[in-house]
Amino acid sequence: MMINPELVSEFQEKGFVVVPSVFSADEIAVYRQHFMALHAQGVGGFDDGGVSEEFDPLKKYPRMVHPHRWDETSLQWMLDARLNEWMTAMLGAEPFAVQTMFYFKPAGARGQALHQDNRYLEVQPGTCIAAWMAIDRCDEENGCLQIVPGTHDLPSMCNVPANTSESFTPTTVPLADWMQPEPVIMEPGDVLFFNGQVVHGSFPNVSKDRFRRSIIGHYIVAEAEKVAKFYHPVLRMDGTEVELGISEHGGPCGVWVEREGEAVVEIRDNNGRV
Ligand SMILES: O=C(O)CCC(=O)C(=O)O
Repeated sequence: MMINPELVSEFQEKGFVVVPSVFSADEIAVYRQHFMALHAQGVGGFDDGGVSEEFDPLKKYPRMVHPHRWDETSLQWMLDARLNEWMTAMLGAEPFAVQTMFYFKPAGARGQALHQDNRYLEVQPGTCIAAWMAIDRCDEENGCLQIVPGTHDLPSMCNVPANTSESFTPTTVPLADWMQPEPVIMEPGDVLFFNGQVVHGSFPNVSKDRFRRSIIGHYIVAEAEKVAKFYHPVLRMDGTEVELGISEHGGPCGVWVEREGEAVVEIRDNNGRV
């Protein structure tokens, strides 16, 4: 596989980049069938985020969390040499692998409010990186991923309540006036890489009958010494385990304040103090 240095530079400048056709149409067809079969068999690892209403499409198709811990196909995808090569080129060193997820996002499903992944992974030092692979074409109609350009260097921001009629997760990240989410249109087999500070999320799937399926891997930078407990065990890209420390949730976070007419970030501790 050829690594395109322009795409690597784009990731390094903007904190995110879409790499087209990392996986072939035939491979994607296999993943699509595999995860639909797991769902049909009711095989575990689902997380419905506390969805209680029977009519909610996410009740029937909740996301799968950490399938690599029990499903060989998911494990092999997470450790795939192509993902490793791209991330190693972007980060300058091989990452460690910590999470997989599969989103079905059927027609009518809510999205996931804007957030930063490292607020959850709590990687120290450094941050995490996501590999988000489209299984279906993803566009605004079926609730593609939305990225907020210009956020890749933000510290972890303090979360505020989200609109849960549009999001199955309850919190979101406040944005400065000039920051706007932008849709990431992707074809099956394309992979979006983004760092753990980039603010991202998705809006509802407003199509009549289209899924918006995706496999997501979360990785952490090689210099990381700690990551939150939920993401252990931590794996090297050859699948062997590496011992890292456990970081605590709920450390200091940023809030927007106005200084001389400009929005700037101020860091608050757990008690809301500067
Ligand atoms: O796929 C989505 O709609 C959201 C996924 C996401 O935000 C994540 O993987 O962190």
